[in-house]
Amino acid sequence: MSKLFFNNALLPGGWARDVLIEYDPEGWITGVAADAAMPEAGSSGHVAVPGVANLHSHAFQRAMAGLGEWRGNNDDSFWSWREVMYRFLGRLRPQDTEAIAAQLYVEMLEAGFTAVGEFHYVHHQPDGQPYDNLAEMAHRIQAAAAETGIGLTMLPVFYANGGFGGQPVGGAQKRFSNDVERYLKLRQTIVVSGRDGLGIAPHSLRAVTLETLSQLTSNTPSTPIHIHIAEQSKEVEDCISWSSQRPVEWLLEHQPVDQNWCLIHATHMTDAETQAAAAAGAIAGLCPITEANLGDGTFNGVVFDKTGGQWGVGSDSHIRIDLAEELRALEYSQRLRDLGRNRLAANGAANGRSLFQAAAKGGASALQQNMGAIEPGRICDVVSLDHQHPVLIGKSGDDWLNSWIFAGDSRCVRDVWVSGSHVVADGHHRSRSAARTAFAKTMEHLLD
Ligand code: NGQ
Ligand code: ZN
Repeated sequence: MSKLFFNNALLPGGWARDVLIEYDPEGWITGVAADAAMPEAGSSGHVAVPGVANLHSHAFQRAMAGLGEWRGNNDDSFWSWREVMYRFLGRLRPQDTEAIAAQLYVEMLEAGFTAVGEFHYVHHQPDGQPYDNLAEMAHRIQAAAAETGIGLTMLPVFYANGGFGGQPVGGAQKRFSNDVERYLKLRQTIVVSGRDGLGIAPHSLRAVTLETLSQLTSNTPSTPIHIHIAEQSKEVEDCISWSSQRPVEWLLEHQPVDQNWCLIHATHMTDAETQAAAAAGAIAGLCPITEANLGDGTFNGVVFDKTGGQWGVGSDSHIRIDLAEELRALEYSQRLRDLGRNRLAANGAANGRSLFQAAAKGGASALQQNMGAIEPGRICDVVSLDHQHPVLIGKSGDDWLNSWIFAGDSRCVRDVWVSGSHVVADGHHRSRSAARTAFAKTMEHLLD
């Protein structure tokens, strides 16, 4: 049995002092005691909070962060950004996927994310031919997760159409495309163990038909089902032209949406759709920094929250990797729309703590990983904050979370344990420099 001791820790019942956490060799918490005696090894940290899941990632996009910030000749939009992204991935090889993912996962861990939902869709060679190993690219993602120690829920993507109503895929999308049979074969080739998970990810309503979507969701019950939905206004308009319904409205009517479902973005929802999605138990997978960067729009967060909707955060395009900033961007989107403050907290509650706990709980549910709280029976994913960082110094309790999230960033994260394993010490991941060396080689190739 291994032990960690913290002078303060956020437990499900609130802040506690002198907390001793015991965990087994597989990294599962077996006991948590407050007001405990410090073990001989001493304290592992001053302020401990649970690790948070990053529920939505396209790892390869980390390598193009910052490269889409040139204005073109026409109005720039999500769709012109997507063209840049498609061109960028033309040179992406399996070893690049692994190197980028490893660099990205190091950054996520250093930010306090202890697991990732990898929404993985670049399956094939640039001409659309599968690799000899159908799951070559997925295996590279798994290798990167193993190297860095991050928890992984693989979400292999089904992407068979290039637009609503079964349009064919074109160009770069050939790398993503499978029929249902080959998709299920690819998925079977992804073997997961321990805490890790495996879900399914119909890419979007643009990329499937009702028939293929139903085949997938009926073939794989009780696994996470992640789908991009209602991210862009044009997508909503195209969906209405095709079906006379809005995307979320259509999905709720045509699929058995429940707590297994994670609706990525779900930006453009009417109040009725928002309430119906929350009532169905669907988790909203928000990517606030990406949604701002791509000009997606503002999530109907206050209505969703008031209806009891669960949500978590992901970093999607990876334009920035910072947990505090994701939560802050979400809250600020609501403030800017409502011209008010502290939108996603109950009366009298600390806004930073409310955001943090919602994301910890919703992220764990979306990945179906038993994390997100420090209590027996859960995975021992713990983040300890640097209480001597200038924005945290002199503070206590919920003001640590409020200050980290609204005034701080990843530099407030000091140590991170994943499944009890100490992967970040004093702000540095143990394979930070190895990951960076491999990443530099990949960038040389990609930007050559
Ligand atoms: C993606 N990104 O899967 O990477 C998409 C672009 C598409 C976002 N939706 C590709 N943010 O939508 O077809
Ligand atoms: Zn995405």
